[in-house]
Amino acid sequence: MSQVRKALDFSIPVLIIIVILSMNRITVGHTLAEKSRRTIHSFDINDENNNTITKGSKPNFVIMLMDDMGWGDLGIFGEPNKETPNLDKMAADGMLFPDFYSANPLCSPSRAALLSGRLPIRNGFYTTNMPGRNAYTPQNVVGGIPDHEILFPELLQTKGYRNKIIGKWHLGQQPQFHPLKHGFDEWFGSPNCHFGPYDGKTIPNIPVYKDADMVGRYFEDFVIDVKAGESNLTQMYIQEAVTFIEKQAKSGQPFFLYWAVDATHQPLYASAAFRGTSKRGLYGDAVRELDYGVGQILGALKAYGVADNTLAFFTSDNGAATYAKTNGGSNGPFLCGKLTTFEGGSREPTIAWWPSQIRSGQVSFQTGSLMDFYSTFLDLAGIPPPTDRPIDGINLRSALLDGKTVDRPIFYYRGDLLMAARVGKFKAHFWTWSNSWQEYQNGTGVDFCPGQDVLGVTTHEQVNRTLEPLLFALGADPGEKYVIRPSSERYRKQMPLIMEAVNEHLANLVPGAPQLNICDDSVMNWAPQGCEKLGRCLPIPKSNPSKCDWPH
Ligand SMILES: *[C@@H]1O[C@H](CO)[C@@H](O)[C@H](O)[C@H]1NC(C)=O
Ligand SMILES: *[C@@H]1O[C@H](CO)[C@@H](O)[C@H](O)[C@H]1NC(C)=O
Ligand SMILES: *[C@@H]1O[C@H](CO)[C@@H](O)[C@H](O)[C@H]1NC(C)=O
Ligand SMILES: [Ca+2]
Repeated sequence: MSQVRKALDFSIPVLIIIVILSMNRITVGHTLAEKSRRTIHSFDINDENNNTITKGSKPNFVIMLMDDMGWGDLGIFGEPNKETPNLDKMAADGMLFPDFYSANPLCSPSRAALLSGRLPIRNGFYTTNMPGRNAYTPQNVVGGIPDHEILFPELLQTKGYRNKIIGKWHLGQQPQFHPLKHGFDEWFGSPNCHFGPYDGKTIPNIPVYKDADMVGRYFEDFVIDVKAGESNLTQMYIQEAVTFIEKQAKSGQPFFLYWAVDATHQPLYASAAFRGTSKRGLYGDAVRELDYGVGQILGALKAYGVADNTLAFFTSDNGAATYAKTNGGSNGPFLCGKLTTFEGGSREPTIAWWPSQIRSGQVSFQTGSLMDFYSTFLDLAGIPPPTDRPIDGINLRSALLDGKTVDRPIFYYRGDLLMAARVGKFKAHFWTWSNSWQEYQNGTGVDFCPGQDVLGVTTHEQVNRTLEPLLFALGADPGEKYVIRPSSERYRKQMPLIMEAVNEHLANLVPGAPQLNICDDSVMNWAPQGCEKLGRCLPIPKSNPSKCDWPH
């Protein structure tokens, strides 16, 4: 941008011609993608943009992180029922990222990576109990986010930000891992998923926290009617967000709001006003209510006068749970879903919005990652990132503000195994696995790729492809259906580029100590802080640590 700007600064005739050309282009009704290519030029010459940010104006940050929502769940991404008007508007007013990834196909590792800017293999959110297994933080897991990980909200705090998490934390339920110990000033939500109800004897119900203290438990104090699929939690999370925005706007203190809602994670729920309103069933009801929440949050930013100084992202923590079939979300054209390293596992529906800085109606083909929020937010807040450790996120500033893209690889891990890598439009699988035969054929017949079996690709065994990786052209074949022949010219040209990125990554990789190996019922949420005041502490069983069992 700076070069373009310099060239144009003293050249008014050129500037006027370009403005006229781009205005003509904008008026032609095209798809968002075509329109974005045309608007970038007019954006480039709008040089006030950068100046307002570089002077350390400390923009506010909002991340609206969905749980198990898929790339194909938004109208703007082609969901045929078109039930997400607020998100579609957010995209029309902002920037759509079709090539945006989570760092992992499962909640906990994905969220740990988002906040630490580092792959789970580095920050410890993986297991070595078995090779290539997905692990997370159920309430009996002993580990959590290590103290030596520097989460970006911790750094924002040093510059005077006030940070709030609303919803699911999932970086460890023991008190030393809680959000208020890791960069957040406020919390309303829970450390774990809203599974249950439990009996309170063999397993306690999950607590809900207000800041450092528990204020009740799911199913006891915070109603989730699993049978009806009804709860008011999303409404509470919306209200918390709007109140926080109002408070921060009035005080003038910069803020980071992490809205980590979970209505699209099983057990699905929606409030009575939204239940039965979607053409898609309960999952769609939950999406509709969250879409409404997005409208409320963006509306509050505007109403309280901070929209122009707030960068908001909408995205999801992993792909839709395709094994839930019609009770889950959609990953659009992508293969399989949650828990897999096919595209459906980690391609996320991502939108950026910043009224004063991001021109409306753009599409960025930057290959992005949830880990990029780390580097981007720190840069925009004028905070240097840590230099004593590798950060896997990249700075999206020039993608957001100048419409530029840079090359960067994507690494797809399942537990401790590097399963696949993407460079440019090509993706190579070094391992393939959907889910085990045992799970698939026996027991409940769980299938991570229902209706999507691709012979030799969606394998039910862990197949080591390292000697001859399976290569796909994601541009022509986003669904990973057509393996590129190893003897082909394309294969011989693309594989070395991918291997170069992979070898560089592996050569510098120092895996963090795995946090998700050990489980122990004594660490469950028996007596969370604040239970005394409520008279709701439960007896803690004797410690009996053992290796966690991770079946996927
Ligand atoms: C949700 O809130 C409404 C209004 O306060 C109440 O009538 C209803 O019972 C609540 N629903 C659940 C499932 O808690
Ligand atoms: C499935 O279960 C049957 C009977 O319990 C057992 O004989 C068989 O080995 C199992 N198959 C797999 C793939 O685990
Ligand atoms: C996978 O295959 C490669 C190449 O044959 C081999 O070097 C590697 O040890 C294998 N990995 C495992 C875990 O078997
Ligand atoms: Ca999730």
